[in-house]
Amino acid sequence: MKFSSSLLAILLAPGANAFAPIRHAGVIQRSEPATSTSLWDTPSGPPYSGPSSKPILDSVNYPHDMKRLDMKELKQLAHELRWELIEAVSKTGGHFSSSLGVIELTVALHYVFDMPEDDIIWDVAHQCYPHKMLTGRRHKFPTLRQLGGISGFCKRKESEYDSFGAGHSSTSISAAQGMSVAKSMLNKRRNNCIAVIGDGAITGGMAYEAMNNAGYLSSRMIVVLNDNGQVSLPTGTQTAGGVRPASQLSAYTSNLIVSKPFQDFRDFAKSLNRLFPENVQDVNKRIDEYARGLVTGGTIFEELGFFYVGPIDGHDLENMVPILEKLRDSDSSKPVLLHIKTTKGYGYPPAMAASDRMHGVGKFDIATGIQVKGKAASPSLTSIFANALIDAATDDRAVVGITAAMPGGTGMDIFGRRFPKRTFDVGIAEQHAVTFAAGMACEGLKPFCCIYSTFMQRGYDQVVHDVAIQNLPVRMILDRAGVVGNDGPTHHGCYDLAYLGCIPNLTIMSPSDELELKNMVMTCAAFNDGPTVLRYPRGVGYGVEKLQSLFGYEFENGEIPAKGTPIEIGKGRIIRRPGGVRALSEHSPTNGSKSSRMGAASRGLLKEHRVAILSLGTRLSEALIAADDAEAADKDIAVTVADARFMKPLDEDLIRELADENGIIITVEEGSIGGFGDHVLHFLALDGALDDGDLKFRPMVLPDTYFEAATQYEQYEMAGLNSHHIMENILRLVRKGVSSKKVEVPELVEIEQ
Ligand SMILES: Cc1ncc(C[n+]2csc(CCOP(=O)(O)OP(=O)(O)O)c2C)c(N)n1
Ligand SMILES: *[C@@H]1O[C@H](CO)[C@@H](O)[C@H](O)[C@H]1NC(C)=O
Ligand SMILES: *[C@@H]1O[C@H](CO)[C@@H](O)[C@H](O)[C@H]1NC(C)=O
Repeated sequence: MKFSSSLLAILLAPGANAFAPIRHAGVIQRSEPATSTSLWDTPSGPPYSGPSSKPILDSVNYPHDMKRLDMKELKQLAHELRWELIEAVSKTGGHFSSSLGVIELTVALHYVFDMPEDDIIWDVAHQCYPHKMLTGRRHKFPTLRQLGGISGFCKRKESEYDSFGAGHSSTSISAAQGMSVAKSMLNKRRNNCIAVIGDGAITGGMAYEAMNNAGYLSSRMIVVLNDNGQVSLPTGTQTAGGVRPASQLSAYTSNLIVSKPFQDFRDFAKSLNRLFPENVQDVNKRIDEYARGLVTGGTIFEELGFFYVGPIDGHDLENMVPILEKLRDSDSSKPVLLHIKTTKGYGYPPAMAASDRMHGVGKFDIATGIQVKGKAASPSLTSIFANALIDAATDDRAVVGITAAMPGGTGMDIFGRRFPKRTFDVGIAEQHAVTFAAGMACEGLKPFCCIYSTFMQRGYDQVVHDVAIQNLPVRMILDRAGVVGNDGPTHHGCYDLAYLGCIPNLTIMSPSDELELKNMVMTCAAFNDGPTVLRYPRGVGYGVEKLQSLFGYEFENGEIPAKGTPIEIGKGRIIRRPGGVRALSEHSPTNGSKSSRMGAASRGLLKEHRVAILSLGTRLSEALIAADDAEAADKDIAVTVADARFMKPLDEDLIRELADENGIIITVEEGSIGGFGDHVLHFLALDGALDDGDLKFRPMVLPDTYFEAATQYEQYEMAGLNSHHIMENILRLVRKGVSSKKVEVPELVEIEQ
């Protein structure tokens, strides 16, 4: 009841219209400059530079070292911490401006509460750097997000100060609530559980589920809503909702301007009455109503059963510290929502000025904020996808694009610039995005629902129940499939092939190169008889030279075709025949006939020395190199390389043919156990190909473990999925006279924390 009435409140908020441009209250006002702004708040420059020494920060290794500080020293600590963060991230890269925005909050929370006994749960935890610096990990920042280093997110095994691991959003309120209920069931002396959640992360459904339940259970906990007016990762993307990220709640809270409500702490003390039993409340009713007048912004949260405080200036330590102390010392069991307003990138002008607020950065120059750019790489697969989708949308007015708060990451920013009215940013709401797409498909639109592989995990039942069972032609575009590098285990897109492969009638494809990506976008656009999945990794295109020399493409005019063409659903392709022949440059279709498929070079070779590599996705290039190297290493070996293109439906004819002609089949993919290799093996088994025991089969998949932060290359090294691993596998499997019982899984580097 409470839940739906609050949702109604959101929906019925004046002017509520999901796609109306969001009104925006403009800059956040600070309370009296004298109390809130310090002389360090707005450095002038460029060049920007920090303090030459950090005496207070040097004296604080753990939160208990802060307890003796006075307000002036706390402010100094915040200043030193901010510059420590700027200096650290300038050398490693990482998430940046979200941490800058919570410097004062972090200082205030650690000053008022006592971790690790008290729990502070950072939602997403991309803003946890200052927290890590104040909890014994300042000296580890040179290793941030690198192999063997500290994580860019909170992680329980890294520190007892990391109450809860994260990386994906909107989980903090549920986790805090679970901890709070457990503490009270276990009769713990203290029960302080604080969830810190951004106005972006609070758009995720879980946050509402938890708030609804918290009010009902009367869990004692504090939710700090860190409201910086940025719901999506900011890219200034045009969408059907305008350039502001679409969230009615954000529009609503941004109308709540920080004034001076809590400068007089008597006001706050009066409003605290609502935390006490009702008879006390009655006495103070009129005062209470007055207090309520100051906090009208809390209506939505109050309907969910929260005691609402705010909004207050989240950069104002003098205001925040006493409020947090009062909340800590209240013995109420009512959940509290403390609404703070902050500025993303606060205190570092280049971040505040940047269109993306310097959300995630590479190394940069502190004096100017200019990021060190690597040498001009080929276009990213993301941008190639976006441009292919623009081509599809130009041909077909039914094509629309959907993102869940990741316009830049998914290429929807590029698409949105061309087709703003056909681009929808729904907030951090993957479940909603999928079902929203399903609804659009019911009406005949062709929705491309563009969500990272890892975040699609959130929308799983929606994929099964709303899309697949109803056979609706939703195109699910999973960028960042495979390992992703420095974000680490929470962000790898390893599981999609396993979790989607088991869903009946889903078409699942994965391109091996940038031209295939374009072709598959067109394939998705053209196929309207059911749902499709297109998954591809974080990466860049190979460029025309490599496509010609390694893959064997023969392009007219020596250029990659600008526009993709649909390919046949469920049809793979042979890329390389024994002897190094590249099949793509054999023009005659008669060359596809069974007898000549093997190529002349393998004639006369023993079947047990004939190897087929069947690849799905961009490991194909590694497979091609491995095939060339294996044949060079042993002239008795003949390797055929095929690109499956589809995991569902499998190209059964191709697999049968490979099994007939070869004694060994190796599958390669960028995915976990349970994916492509298992589907091929399952098919071979049921088809009888394994019955007479003369076919060896080796699936090469990501090992059954979590890959910590490292570069993508290092992760594929550890996973054993680079070309030399494939070649070693081939040699081991054909080695004459040597039994080849087990594929050696390379030793994983133990991460020291
Ligand atoms: C389930 C999920 N979807 C998408 C993301 C990607 N993501 C990381 S941070 C972020 C924006 C978070 O905004 P907010 O909570 O307001 O924090 P801010 O960075 O503004 O401080 C998004 C969309 C995610 N981490 N988890
Ligand atoms: C499966 O997909 C095909 C199109 O590929 C469609 O014709 C068929 O109806 C679907 N089956 C079910 C049970 O939805
Ligand atoms: C068929 O492939 C062979 C290489 O295997 C090539 O030499 C030949 O030219 C191709 N035939 C035609 C008609 O293109």
